[in-house]
Amino acid sequence: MAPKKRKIRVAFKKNRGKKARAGHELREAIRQDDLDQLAAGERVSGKGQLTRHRTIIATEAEPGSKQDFIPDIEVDRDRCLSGRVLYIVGAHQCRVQIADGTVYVCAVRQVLRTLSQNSRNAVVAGDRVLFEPRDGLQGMILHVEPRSGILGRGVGRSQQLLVANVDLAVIIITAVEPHFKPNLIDRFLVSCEKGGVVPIICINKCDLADPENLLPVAGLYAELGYQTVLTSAANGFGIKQLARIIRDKQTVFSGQSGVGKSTLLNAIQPRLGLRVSHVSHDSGKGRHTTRTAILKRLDQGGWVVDTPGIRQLRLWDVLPEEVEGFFIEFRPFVRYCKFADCMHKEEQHCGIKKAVEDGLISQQRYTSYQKIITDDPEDD
Ligand SMILES: Nc1nc2c(ncn2[C@@H]2O[C@H](COP(=O)(O)OP(=O)(O)OP(=O)(O)O)[C@@H](O)[C@H]2O)c(=O)[nH]1
Ligand SMILES: [Mg+2]
Ligand SMILES: [Zn+2]
Repeated sequence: MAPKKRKIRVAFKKNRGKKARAGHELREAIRQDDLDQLAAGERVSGKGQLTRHRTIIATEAEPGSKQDFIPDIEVDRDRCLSGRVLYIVGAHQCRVQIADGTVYVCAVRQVLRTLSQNSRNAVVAGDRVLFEPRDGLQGMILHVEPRSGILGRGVGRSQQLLVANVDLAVIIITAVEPHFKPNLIDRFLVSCEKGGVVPIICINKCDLADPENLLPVAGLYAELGYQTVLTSAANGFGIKQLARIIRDKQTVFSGQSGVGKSTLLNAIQPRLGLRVSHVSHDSGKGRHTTRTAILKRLDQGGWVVDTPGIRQLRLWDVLPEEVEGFFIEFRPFVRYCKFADCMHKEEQHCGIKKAVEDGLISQQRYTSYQKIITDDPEDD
């Protein structure tokens, strides 16, 4: 079936039409560019530049797609360069790298921001984009290629994309309290599954813990079929294995602040130059050393995105009744539930609860499941 075309009404941003401040020529250029495009093809309702809304034709994204709408705006590909977004600067600018390594400072076309549910998601680290080069290594992004492999979460009433176009997500927790939060891993696992990303679980700071204490958790996830690595960025333990896993892949490193994401990446590739905290902030609420998601090319092949630490991961677009499907070990027991719509909470004759009682499903995973279906993000 051909994708549906739809007319959508989009509101101009309030500041639209205001005079740009001096020194913001690029931003002013974007506005001008948008207005040119409007004149060229997009249908403007009412009073041209003065209207607060306009109607544009967009293709409705396929169900389950990572984007809301793909605007039907002709982009002259011959005039554009294609590149990969390294990171976002401020609200409307980003650094884009092209194949030969040159980095451009790009602005993002207003219409792309208007069209995404959350304007911060218009362009994210990892995106493949087409941009029109301007003088002095500047450019304007006109098109974002369809995304695959995303990691996102719910913030307020919308989704915040953390990164796009990744194959793997290395979920990092530490071997030491209080970072050791299995529930966060379970949320990541669901989010990865939803976003089409393969999760890898990494337990870092193994130099600070007795490895024996880690075996139950590492064993649990390994038994469920998730690849699990134990590392220490301090003494090099497990670093080669981690490097091998991410070779030639597009990977995101994610986890709470202070777990050692940037330190691990610097250990995998010295001179990567990622800023790390000098003090070990083990409270779990430590300051965020990495402020924005940054994409880096690895000498050994592949790319990695270092991300700012997150304290909680609220799942986005996951219905409570879908959650059991993401807990792979639940699957064989669901058929023993008496009620087809059993949520495995207070219901009688529940196959899942019986399996937990019998030790066939871990109590910790069941507790996680309960927290996820009640949308309790456990901010601590
Ligand atoms: N003992 C020990 N300390 C580590 C290890 N890995 C990282 N650290 C220390 O943990 C602290 C935090 O490391 P970062 O790499 O900045 O942590 P991060 O996860 O990037 O944190 P954010 O950027 O804030 O999200 C630093 O003081 C590191 O030296 C490790 O394996 N063992
Ligand atoms: Mg960091
Ligand atoms: Zn049940």
